[in-house]
Amino acid sequence: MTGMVLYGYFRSSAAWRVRIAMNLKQLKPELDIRHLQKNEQRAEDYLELNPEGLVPALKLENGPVLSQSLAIVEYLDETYPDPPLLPQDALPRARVRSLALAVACDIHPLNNLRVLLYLEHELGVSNGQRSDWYTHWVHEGFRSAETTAAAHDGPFVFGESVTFADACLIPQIYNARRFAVPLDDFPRLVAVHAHCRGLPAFQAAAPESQPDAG
Ligand SMILES: N[C@@H](CCC(=O)N[C@@H](CS)C(=O)NCC(=O)O)C(=O)O
Repeated sequence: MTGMVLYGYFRSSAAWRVRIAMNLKQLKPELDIRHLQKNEQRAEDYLELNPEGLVPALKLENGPVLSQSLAIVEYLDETYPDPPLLPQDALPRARVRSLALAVACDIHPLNNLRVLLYLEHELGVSNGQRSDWYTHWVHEGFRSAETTAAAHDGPFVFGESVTFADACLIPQIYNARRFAVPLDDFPRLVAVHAHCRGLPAFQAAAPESQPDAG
């Protein structure tokens, strides 16, 4: 154990990004489960730690709490640099961040639980419309990610080394499959997903490997 506490939920793709990074760096946090279907991410005790009311959050050994998965992963990469999850040079670093942000900022927020619930309960959209919405935003984002990934050879999005981009992409592809989004137009992303899902750090981070999976 590291003395760190990771607040998450087995199906949270944002928490999954952090689990991947922590596994790659062999960091073993204590897990504190916030059941999203029971709205536990908005319980008073959690809001005191993370007023955003979203998972993940990471409580550090000495007490401070970090929110936002990419900020957490960057923090971990800076404080536990082995293995590095960003390339050394500024240009490839920016490119990796760019793809990670495209997933985390341009796809994921549009398909997050609270957005889907708002569409359904406040705007009264049908299941079919909700599913069209989900597919539309995944396809929009994956088109450019596929072009980027196809420009590299190797098992990971950016070639031979695992990066932030893989930690963001793999959960997003899993979610797309869960919501029956067709992925035929994204063969390179699907191949990277298949490779990463076979790696121990990714397997151990997957929803089905979590204690709250059920
Ligand atoms: N940008 C945030 C997103 C966090 C987020 O949206 N988490 C989702 C789970 S993947 C959540 O807590 N959803 C609860 C809700 O929508 O009420 C991050 O990267 O950490």
